Amino acid sequence: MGPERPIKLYDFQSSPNCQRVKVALEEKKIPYEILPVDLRKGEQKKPDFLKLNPYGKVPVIIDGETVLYESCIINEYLEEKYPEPSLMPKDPAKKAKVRILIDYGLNHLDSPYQKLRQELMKEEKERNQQTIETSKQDLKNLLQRFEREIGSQPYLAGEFSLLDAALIPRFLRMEGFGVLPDASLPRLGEWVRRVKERPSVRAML
Ligand SMILES: N[C@@H](CCC(=O)N[C@@H](CS)C(=O)NCC(=O)O)C(=O)O
Repeated sequence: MGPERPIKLYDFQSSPNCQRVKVALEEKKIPYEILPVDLRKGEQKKPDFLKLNPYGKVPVIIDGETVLYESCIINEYLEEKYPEPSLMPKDPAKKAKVRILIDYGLNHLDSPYQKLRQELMKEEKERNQQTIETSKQDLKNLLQRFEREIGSQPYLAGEFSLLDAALIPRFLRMEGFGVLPDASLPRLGEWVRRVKERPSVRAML
């Protein structure tokens, strides 16, 4: 059963952390309404917003009396509270593996990802090409793990899961940064293409 009232999602349109939550809401067909927070104006640091999320970041959801932040934790909550359709394997070991790969894909890739992002945010003439190339190669090396994990499955954990939802926003950024697609990562390239076709992902773009 869905929520009594639509879930409120405090959102910034191009935020990958918000997109991750939108994919889960869309997959589960949970009614939600978007409350835009303009990060460029610093609305996330205003006292009223800090009462919802002391970290001063989006996304935040309000589901009835429940206020939550941290995108991956929000998605785990949605999975438990609104279990159908399921976005997690039932088997505890497989579930743990999904969580390990979410952590890997977000946290272990974070250093080269942020280095590359920072560099590409600079004016073209100020960019350090060496940093760009090294970060791209570091990311490609780290992504080999997913290339192995996906094998011949359609999605990273077999069925579409919170793992795909967690990773796709950042992987789409990496596509924009020129990391993907790559000849050394053919299955991952196919996965990105497949995931982009899902209505839940189209809805968050
Ligand atoms: N670990 C948090 C990260 C949230 C986050 O960094 N949100 C960014 C937008 S993508 C934000 O609100 N940044 C504004 C700021 O830090 O002031 C999550 O997964 O929800």
